[in-house]
Amino acid sequence: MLYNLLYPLSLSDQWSFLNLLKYITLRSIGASLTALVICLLLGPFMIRGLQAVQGAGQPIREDGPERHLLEKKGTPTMGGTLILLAVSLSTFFWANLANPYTIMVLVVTLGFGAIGFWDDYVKVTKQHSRGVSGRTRFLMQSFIALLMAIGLKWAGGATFGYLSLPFVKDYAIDLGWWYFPFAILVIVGSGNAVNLTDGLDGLAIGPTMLTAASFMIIAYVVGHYQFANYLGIPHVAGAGELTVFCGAMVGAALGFLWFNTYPAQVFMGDVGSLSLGAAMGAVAMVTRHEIVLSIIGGIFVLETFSVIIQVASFKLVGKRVFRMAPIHHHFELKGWAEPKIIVRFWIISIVLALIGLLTLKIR
Ligand code: 57M
Repeated sequence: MLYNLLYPLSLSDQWSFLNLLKYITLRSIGASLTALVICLLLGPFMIRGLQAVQGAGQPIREDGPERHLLEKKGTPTMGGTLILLAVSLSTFFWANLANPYTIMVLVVTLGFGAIGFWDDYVKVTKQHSRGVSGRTRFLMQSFIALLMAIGLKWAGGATFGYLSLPFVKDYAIDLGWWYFPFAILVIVGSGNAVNLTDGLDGLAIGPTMLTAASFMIIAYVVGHYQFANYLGIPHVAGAGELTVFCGAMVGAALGFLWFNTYPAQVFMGDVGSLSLGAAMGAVAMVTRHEIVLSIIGGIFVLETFSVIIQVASFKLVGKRVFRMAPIHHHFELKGWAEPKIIVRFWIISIVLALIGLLTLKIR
C-alpha cells in the first residue's frame, strides 16, 4: 500500500526521497522487520488469549510419544493466526498491491489458513486430535490450488505450463493441461508436508523461515530481466514483488519462533502449518522453481516420505521401517532429546537451502 500511495509523490522534489519505495530490496527488509515486530509485540497477548479461550489447549494424542502427554498438555495451539496476521499486514503495508502475483499468493495463504483454522477449532472444541475429515480438507485445498493455477494462466507469461528443471539451462518440460493437477500436487503437497513436520517445538517454523529466505533471493532474480538472462533461468515479469511477501514470511517466522522454540509456549496449529506450506508452494509456482522447492524444503519432503514408506511397509509386509513416523518421532523414540532433533533438522535445512540456491548458478 505504501508503494501504491506514496511512490507517485516522489516525482515532486520535496518528496523525492520516496523514490526509495521503488526498490524491492528496501520494501522486503521493511516487510521482514514489520512482521517481526508485530509478532513480538502481539505474541504474549495472543498466547494469553489462546490459553483463556482454549483452556485445555492442544489435544495430545494418546498413541504418541508419552513425553508429549507429560510435557505438552495444555499448550495452546492456533498460534498460526498471529503469523498470518503479521504476514498479511506487513505485505499489505509494503507490497505493490497492484501486482497480481502478490494477490494470488495472499489468497492461497489465507485460504489454506482458513481451512486450518476450521480444523484446529474442531479439534480444540472437541478436545480430540481428529478434526475436519481429510477428504473435505483435500477437496477444499485442491479447489484453492486450482484457482491459483487458473490465475497463473490468466497472468500469462511465456513460461506458463512449463516445468523448469534445476541445473538444466534453456530447457523446460511443457506440462500442458497436466499443469493443473501438478499445481494441486505442489500447493496441497507443500501445505500438508509442513503440517506433518510440525510435531516438535520449532521443527516446522525453522525450515519454513529458511525456505522463505531462499525464495526472497529466487523471486528477486527471476523477476529481474538482466539477472534471469545472465543466470539462464526463466524470467517472470512481476515475480520480483514476491520478494516482499517472502520477506514478511521470514520476519513472521522469526517472531513466532521466539515463542515456539523449545519448550514451546504455543503451537502454530494447522492454521499456521497448512498456510505457510501452501504459501511456499504458490511462490514456487510463480517463480517456476517447484523442483528447487523440493530441494530447499527437503526436510518437509523427508518427513512426508517417512510416513509414506512407513504406511506402505506396514500394509505390504506388516513391518514398520521407523520406530514411528513422521521421522522426527523415530529419533524421539531412539532417545534423542527434542532440542537435538530440532537443531539437527535445522542444520540439514540450511545445507539444503544452500544447495537449492546453488541451482541458480550451476546450469
Ligand atoms: C499433524 N500434528 C502433531 C500442533 C501443530 C498419517 C499420520 C502420519 C498423520 C500424523 C498426524 O496426525 N499429523 C498431524 C501433526 C501435533 O501438533 C499439532 O498439529 C499442528 C500441526 N499440524 O501446530 O497444533 C502434536 O505435535 C506436537 N508439537 C510439538 N511442538 C510444536 O511446535 O511438540 C507440535 C508443534 C502436538 C504436540 O504433541 O500435539 C502430531 O504429531 O500429531 N500422525 C502422526 O504424526 C502420528 N504418527 C503415526 O501415527 N504414525 C504411524 C503411521 C500412521 C505412519 C506409525 O508410525 O506407524 C504421531 N503423532 C502423534 N501421535 N502426535 C504418532 C502419534
